[in-house]
Amino acid sequence: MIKKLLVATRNSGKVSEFSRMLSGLSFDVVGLHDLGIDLEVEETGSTFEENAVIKARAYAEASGELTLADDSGLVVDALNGEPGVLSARYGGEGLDDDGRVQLVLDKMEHLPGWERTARFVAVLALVGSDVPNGLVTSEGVVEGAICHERLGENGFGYDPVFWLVGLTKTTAQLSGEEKDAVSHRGAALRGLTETLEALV
Ligand code: ITT
Repeated sequence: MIKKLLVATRNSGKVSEFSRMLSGLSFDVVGLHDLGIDLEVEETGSTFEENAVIKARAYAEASGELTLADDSGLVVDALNGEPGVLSARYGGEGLDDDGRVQLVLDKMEHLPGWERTARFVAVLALVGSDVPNGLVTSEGVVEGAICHERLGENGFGYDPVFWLVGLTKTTAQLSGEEKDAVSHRGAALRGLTETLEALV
């Protein structure tokens, strides 16, 4: 029987990235919706790692399945690390992805290029009874800068303003596969490949 892997996220952008990246492994990848889990988990941690572990443990307990959770976000140097762990909620509940992007652009409006450095960070937590010590985490980072205007239609969240200096494109101008090859989430998942392969 193929082993189930629950990708425990409500973010549809993350769901498509994980489905694509995990397609090479022999798991039956399922989402929260597939298992009928509507549990809301409060992200009370102050670091990406704490929140990834909180989510993975809670959804593993609720599902009884091998569970992968992601906590990620945008860290902007000129904003003292904001939006950081608050990336999904930056500016309050009333804003959508586009509103949060606008808030970042407004706060950085007068900053020159060299003061616009930023990074995307993702921490993945894998929880399950047959995972070594019950829990393995992996972090991935991609360095970039916040551009002055939105460029590109792909991806989600802050992708339209996250400029990859080496590629001279935003992450929203990359195809899915191109983003996976350079992204924080791709790097974090590659860090778990050996652990995942040992489980199938
Ligand atoms: P789950 O907790 O259900 O996984 P979430 O969107 O609330 O979904 P996070 O708390 O980890 O997840 O917040 C991550 C936010 O960081 C996300 O909503 C985006 O705004 C931003 N973000 C993370 N990775 C990103 C990426 O690859 N591209 C653009 N924005 C990203």
